Amino acid sequence: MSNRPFSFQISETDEIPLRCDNHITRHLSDMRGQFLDQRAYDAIHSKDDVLLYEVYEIKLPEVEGELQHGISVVHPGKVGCEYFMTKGHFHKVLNTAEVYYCLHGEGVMVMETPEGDWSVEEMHPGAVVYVPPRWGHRSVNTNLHSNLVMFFVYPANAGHDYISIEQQGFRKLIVDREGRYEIIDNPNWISPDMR
Ligand code: S6P
Ligand code: ZN
Repeated sequence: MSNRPFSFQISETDEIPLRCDNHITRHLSDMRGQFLDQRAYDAIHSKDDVLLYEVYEIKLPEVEGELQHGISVVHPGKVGCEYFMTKGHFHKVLNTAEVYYCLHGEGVMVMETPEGDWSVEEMHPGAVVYVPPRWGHRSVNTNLHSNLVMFFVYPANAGHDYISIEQQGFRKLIVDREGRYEIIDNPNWISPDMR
């Protein structure tokens, strides 16, 4: 069954949207094996299963024609020298694009194709990133003092493939070097010809 038209308000701060009926939370334990520095991961995790990021959505039918949309909030922090980030995924329907609009904070969108092509785009308030069809994507908060808040929209039948990223990782990692972010090679990345 389809929705009636609706509208809602989001502000360019890190406030929670007023209309939301699906709140997803991801903690450190959801990201086991994704951060490079396993010792740093274990040290933080042994004290607290820290909340890394949250997604606020309005429930919509996951069918062709609908556009899923909402707000993602990546909290500030690091595991070792790597910033807090999302798990990252390909869309299950690989040939599906997505648009992100940054409302608050600073960060980058790390993107990669199944063939290993990669791209990193900066996010700051007002920045739009177009994630083309076939590109896996992960948001990284590069500001250690504020949330990274973004509005996203994508076809609601896209689905999510998390397994590929869990197994092969992203080709590039985003690390803090003396207060600035740096893009480095992921030594654990499994290249397409080795999969
Ligand atoms: C969904 C869209 C976002 C992410 C969110 C969390 O296609 O890209 O809503 O779900 O940024 O990331 P992840 O990788 O845990 O789904
Ligand atoms: Zn997505």
